[in-house]
Amino acid sequence: MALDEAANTNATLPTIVTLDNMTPTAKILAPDEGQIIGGPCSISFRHYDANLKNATLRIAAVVYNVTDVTEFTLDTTELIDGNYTITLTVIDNAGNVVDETVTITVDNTDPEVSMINSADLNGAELTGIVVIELNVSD
Ligand SMILES: [Ca+2]
Ligand SMILES: [Ca+2]
Repeated sequence: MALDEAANTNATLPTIVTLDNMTPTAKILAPDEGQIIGGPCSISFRHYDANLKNATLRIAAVVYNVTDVTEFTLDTTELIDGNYTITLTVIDNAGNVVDETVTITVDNTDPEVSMINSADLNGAELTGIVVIELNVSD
């Protein structure tokens, strides 16, 4: 070991390592599990880690960076009606990962209403109690 006049060694200083065995926290506050949504959908969430690397939302195979925000508006009119899983993934600098998911149903199609017995009623003079049968599909 080489010593100079000040008795300093030229040994390498120890590298400072941050130990982080704590998994990040992630919570989707809205929408609710199973909620049926049309139009703009406000997704609200919280995430935390002391050594946060990043946070993402994944919806229909599209990944959005939400590291610095707690709310994200999804335009569901760009999606085909159906079920979608919203996944909030939070990663810290030590590689600890947590996933939080909520499944929603996107529905931007108006229900269809048709009158089943309209032929019977067509042009009829209606008096008293008339039963009108409707077929509603959605
Ligand atoms: Ca951590
Ligand atoms: Ca509908």
